[in-house]
Amino acid sequence: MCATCGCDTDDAVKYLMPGEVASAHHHHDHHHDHHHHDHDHHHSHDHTVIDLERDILTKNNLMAERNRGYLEAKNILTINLVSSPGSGKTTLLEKTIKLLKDEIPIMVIEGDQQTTNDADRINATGAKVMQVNTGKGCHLDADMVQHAMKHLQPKENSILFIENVGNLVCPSMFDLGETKRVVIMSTTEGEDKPIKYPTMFETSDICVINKTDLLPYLDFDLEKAKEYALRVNHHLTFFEVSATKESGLDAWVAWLKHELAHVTITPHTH
Ligand SMILES: Nc1nc2c(ncn2[C@@H]2O[C@H](COP(=O)(O)OP(=O)(O)OP(=O)(O)O)[C@@H](O)[C@H]2O)c(=O)[nH]1
Ligand SMILES: [Mg+2]
Repeated sequence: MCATCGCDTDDAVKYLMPGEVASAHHHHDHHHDHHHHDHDHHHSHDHTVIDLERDILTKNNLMAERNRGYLEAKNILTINLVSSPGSGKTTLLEKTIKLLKDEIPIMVIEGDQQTTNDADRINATGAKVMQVNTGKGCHLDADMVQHAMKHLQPKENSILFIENVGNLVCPSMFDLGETKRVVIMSTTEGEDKPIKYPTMFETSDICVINKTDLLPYLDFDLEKAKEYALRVNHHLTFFEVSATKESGLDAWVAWLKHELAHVTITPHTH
């Protein structure tokens, strides 16, 4: 996983407000334990890659446990949105916020390697948002989420959406303390993603199939996609939507409201 995939660098994580340009003062304002471990790895070679992975994930799980306690105590429904780049995470968020914002306080943590593009889009909806730029990192971790939450100060009985970095691999390993993990799969990606990237589907609670408006133009086999997803995780619940055409969103929004009524959080570890 990440120790071997290129995100084991000392590149600093940056926390930005919408439209804010990354500048030097954000550099090294927040160190992550795994960076220190990586440092050890490069210089001492004390750890094998496996030990390093175990250390990173153990530390992350402890931090996720702290997030869970805080979020559960305040009844904050926390949704970790994961998918390949471009599946429609931000579009689904924009439309969901539009439908719910008059009823429920909503805040968003946006994860991308670079830019505040997604935070700017969320900001335009009126929801409070913080962008986390992970630099070379390919996932959000529980520590980043805690840091962003301290800034956002989510209210009791609210929804906190976390848009993870677009990547079907690494974010699956990192429990953020979220209530539910929602994997988005879009019709343009092909129906075999669940069996090619099983960990993401195994650790998710919900599978949103997006871009259904394109079905008439594609070979995508919806039933086969669901069958593949259920093969790796038979607990998955599906929502079929078109975020851009705003179809299928009623069931999704009803589910969010139902979940907000009583937030209980269990770990999302592999
Ligand atoms: N046809 C169609 N296009 C969609 C739909 N949802 C999103 N898109 C388009 O897909 C592209 C990517 O959407 P985003 O919402 O930015 O995707 P994302 O998952 O947030 O992307 P990253 O943050 O880069 O990982 C945009 O051009 C959207 O307009 C949909 O339901 N149907
Ligand atoms: Mg996005």
